[in-house]
Amino acid sequence: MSHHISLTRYLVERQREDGLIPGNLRLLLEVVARACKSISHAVNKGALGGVLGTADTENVQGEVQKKLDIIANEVLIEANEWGGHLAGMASEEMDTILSVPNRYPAGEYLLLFDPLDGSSNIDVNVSIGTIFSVLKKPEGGAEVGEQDFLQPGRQQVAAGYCIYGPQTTLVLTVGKGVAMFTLDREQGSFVLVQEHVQIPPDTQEFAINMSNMRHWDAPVKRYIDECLAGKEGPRGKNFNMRWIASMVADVHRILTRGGVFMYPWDKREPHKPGKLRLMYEANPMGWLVEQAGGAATNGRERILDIAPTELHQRVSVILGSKNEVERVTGYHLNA
Ligand code: P6P
Repeated sequence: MSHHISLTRYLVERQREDGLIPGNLRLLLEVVARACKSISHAVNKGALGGVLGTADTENVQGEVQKKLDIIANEVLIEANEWGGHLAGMASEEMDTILSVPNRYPAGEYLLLFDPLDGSSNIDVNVSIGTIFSVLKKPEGGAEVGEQDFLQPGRQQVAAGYCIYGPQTTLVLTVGKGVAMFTLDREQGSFVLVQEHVQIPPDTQEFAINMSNMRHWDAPVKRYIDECLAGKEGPRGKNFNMRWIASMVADVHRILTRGGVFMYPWDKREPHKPGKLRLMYEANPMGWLVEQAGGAATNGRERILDIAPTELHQRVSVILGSKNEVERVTGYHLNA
């Protein structure tokens, strides 16, 4: 690997060598990266920037919005609306899709994002992040509509996240493995720090919100009970637990050292298939994990094969080290 090449050079080389990144997709990814740099700057200011705390509004999920949720959403919209690479955008923070304003040319891509995931951690200075997914607008049809966004995750042409932690790191796939770029604040650019990221197929570390244990379905309870039984139990090894309550941070740890992340369906709101959103959380994270040799299911089927019916639909998520995900999925299918 050429040491520490810039994101721009990496994308140009992928475009030239693999033909994987047409010009407008490269432009889109560079614009998203620049937007993430601006969001990182706002996040890093914290109280000094007057950006902590809540706005007096709720999003489509009925969640109270943090000031930074709204700032991040606006940064991504303003950065992407004029470039001519997008037909439209969808965000966790917006009820419906946003088509490119008529004063700008419309492009062939659809950008979906959770502008600031894990925002319950903002005020306590714990890592948060931006998650994004890129689809192609289906051929035909003049004006972009919500239906154009409702494509299974396997149709993504790019996906990634930017984690705002001790480092600001952009993690990206365009379908040829996963690469990581850390923001060099002196240069003001993202620099390649790792490519061909691989998740170990086995692990001794699980991530789940244990306070929900009494609400879990039997297969999840069985899996976690076996992990907790440790060396003396059926797994014959001890497990460690992590739960950061920022999907971006938990997934980054799993991409870096393996593990299994679970936010399964539970009995608290039985009509909801899960807490996390399919289109702009589970799909991009699921593709990244698969591109790094891991697996991502909803307990019964591959997340990327789920045919979406609603823009903000939720899904049960089990992702990470392949052998662990297959075990949990097997417990569901054989329950
Ligand atoms: P809980 C953050 O709000 C989020 O959407 C994910 O980033 C995170 O994994 C999960 O919810 C945390 O949920 O119920 O543990 O607070």
